[in-house]
Amino acid sequence: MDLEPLTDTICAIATPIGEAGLGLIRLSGPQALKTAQKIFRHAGADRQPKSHVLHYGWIIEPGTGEVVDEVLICFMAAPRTYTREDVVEINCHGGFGALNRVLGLAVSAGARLAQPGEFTRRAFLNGRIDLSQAEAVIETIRSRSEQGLLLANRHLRGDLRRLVEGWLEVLGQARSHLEVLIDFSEDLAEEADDEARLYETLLKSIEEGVTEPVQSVLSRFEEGRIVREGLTFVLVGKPNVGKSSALNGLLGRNRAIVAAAPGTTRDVIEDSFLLEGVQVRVLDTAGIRGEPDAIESRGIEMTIESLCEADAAVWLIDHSRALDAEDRRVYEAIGDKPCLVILNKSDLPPAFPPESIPDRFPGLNPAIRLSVKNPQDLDRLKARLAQDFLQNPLSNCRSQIVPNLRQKECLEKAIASLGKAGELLRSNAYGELISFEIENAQKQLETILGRSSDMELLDRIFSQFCIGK
Ligand SMILES: Nc1nc2c(ncn2[C@@H]2O[C@H](COP(=O)(O)OP(=O)(O)O)[C@@H](O)[C@H]2O)c(=O)[nH]1
Ligand SMILES: [Mg+2]
Repeated sequence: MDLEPLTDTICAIATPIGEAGLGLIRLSGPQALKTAQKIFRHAGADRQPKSHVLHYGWIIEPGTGEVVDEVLICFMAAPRTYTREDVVEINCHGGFGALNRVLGLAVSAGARLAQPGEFTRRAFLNGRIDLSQAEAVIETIRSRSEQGLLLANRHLRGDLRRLVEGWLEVLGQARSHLEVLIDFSEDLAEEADDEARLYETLLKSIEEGVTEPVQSVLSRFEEGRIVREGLTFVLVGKPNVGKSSALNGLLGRNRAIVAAAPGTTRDVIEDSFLLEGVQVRVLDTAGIRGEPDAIESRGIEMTIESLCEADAAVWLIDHSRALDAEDRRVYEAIGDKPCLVILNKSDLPPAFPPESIPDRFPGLNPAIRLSVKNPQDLDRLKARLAQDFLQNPLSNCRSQIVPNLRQKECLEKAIASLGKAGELLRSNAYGELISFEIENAQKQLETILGRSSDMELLDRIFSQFCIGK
């Protein structure tokens, strides 16, 4: 998308298309009010509408005066608006007919159809939000869980922006100290001494003021990903141990076929539920066993693929049957994946002592014994999953800033440049070289806020938006 001059007025339907009680059309730009006035007839006196107040009336076809829809309209004068431009929002009836007609009238009255994300892009270009806040808008629209929303809200408030601005401040100061040294170094007799002292101070202020806090933000990326995007568990185990029963139990409905005959589940079945406000995806797989038929063995391959994709495995063992070589195959397939072991079918007599699990299969956390057919046990299972896999991400992300993938990459590059700057400072290198590395780090941090004029980056981010946002 080319950068349009911000002199035109854009319009779009801001709500999803479909049958609905209400729908919203939004206009933004210097002509927003004028455009709207051409197609709106106020129910009261037709005076200059007050800003940030709802007005009742009708959208009319200007040529014929025909009433198109009964609406509430809100005019918001710049700069206290989403885009910092004049904005008009028209609350029409929902449904494609009304919305499309009103939109068409707005276009004939002089507005241009907005491109995806263009309202938010204007908010960014007009300096109301930085790029990390624009990304938070997408995240808010997309968030499917309460926890993901909380995380997005923190970015929307500009918490990351404030942190990054603080780091930029430290780096800016470091560079201006270096500049002074570069400019005057030839005049100073005690140059070497001064330089050593300055380098020491700079090293300390960069490490404590930037490198360490950046590293701490980076360390939360993985946890943030879980809170944002959710967690994927894969149910694994031999055939007939109760994997499909566990899936149905966790979801609270019959999603997979449960059968007494082994080898029933041949595909990977997936579905999700909310656990502590986080979206949890569960994959149910074909059981892993020694001599499967052809279809089933493709299923087993898929099981192994799902293991790679998942964040953690839930390994079900039928506690009423003795452990055998097939259990060993499952153990090997799980490898290093974080894993919770369940000794299922606790309603039946146990075939082996639970303590033998860590001896036979070293490196696993203690198993829990339960029956996936028992609702109370399912609650225990959920509590255990939450404790093992969500407790840390949730408590850390509740109070901290968590970067997204793009921000993480910028932070990593900034850290790499600061690492080089640190080495140069320690080896008393030329000020210019150090300043160059610090500048690289500054550029990366500025990219997080969108201060670099990288159009491709802006296009990539704003193209993820829907129309009307
Ligand atoms: N007694 C008992 N039977 C169970 C339990 N969980 C599953 N089953 C039974 O074990 C058989 C296989 O279950 P299924 O969920 O299809 O296992 P999968 O092959 O691992 O998916 C079915 O007959 C289930 O009813 C349990 O906790 N106790
Ligand atoms: Mg099954």
